[in-house]
Amino acid sequence: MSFTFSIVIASPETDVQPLGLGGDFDENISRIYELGYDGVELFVEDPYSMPLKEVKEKVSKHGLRVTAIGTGLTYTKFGLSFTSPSPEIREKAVDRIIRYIRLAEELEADVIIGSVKGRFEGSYRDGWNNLRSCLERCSREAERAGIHILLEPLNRYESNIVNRLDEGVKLIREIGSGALKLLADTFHMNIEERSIPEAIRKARHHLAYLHFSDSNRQAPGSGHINFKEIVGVLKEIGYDGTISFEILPIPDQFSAARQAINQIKKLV
Ligand code: LER
Ligand code: MN
Repeated sequence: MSFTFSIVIASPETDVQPLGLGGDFDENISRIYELGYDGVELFVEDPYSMPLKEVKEKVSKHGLRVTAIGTGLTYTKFGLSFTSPSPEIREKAVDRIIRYIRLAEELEADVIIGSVKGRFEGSYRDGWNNLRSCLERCSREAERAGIHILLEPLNRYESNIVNRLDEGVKLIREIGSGALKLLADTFHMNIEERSIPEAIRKARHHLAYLHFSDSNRQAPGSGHINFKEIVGVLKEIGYDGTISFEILPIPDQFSAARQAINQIKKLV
């Protein structure tokens, strides 16, 4: 059983502290490598100006790879979403995500669709249909690019559509694209699922990526999520993809990154 260990890190042009590492990109990359990680999940603020060549060089210099690209600021900073009642805003959201897909193609990484789902305002049916048609267009682009779109259910306080893994699977099945996969995040599952192991078992055929953080969004071992049980289920279903840590920088970002990988490696 081998997992790829990754952690969220801000790309060089990003001026926002992510749930992971922010600040000096060079320093962060070398520290992540020293801590035994295999890759990084890039938190990208601006897919139009992200310095692709520099990122590629610095990541590969340490034998790391980019596991995925996080697109959340598209909604949380720029207000663009796939469930907006405005067709213009949905169009802008899709255009921006297509730009992220082009970057991902260059980096051989996947693209996360989490916050970009947004919060629908009218009927659930309209929200669902708008989300589905935006995702369909992104999935077609992902098929062309040879990468995956990772659909991430988020808890009810962050989004009002696709909060559980089974809703994510339903949408993935409706769209029916081989490029569309599921991302399961332990923090959101802890709020929304009746049973985390059962939800993972049921979604196993679509599961391609994991976000790990504890119940308080800190590194595993800081809260009350049972990671031993979760790693046990991952082994049982033969999961051999990425475990990416999306954690608060507490007490500081490097201590959190060290604790995260050490806690989980003990269980593997
Ligand atoms: C995105 O991966 C996520 O989990 C969100 O909760 C971040 O806002
Ligand atoms: Mn997440």
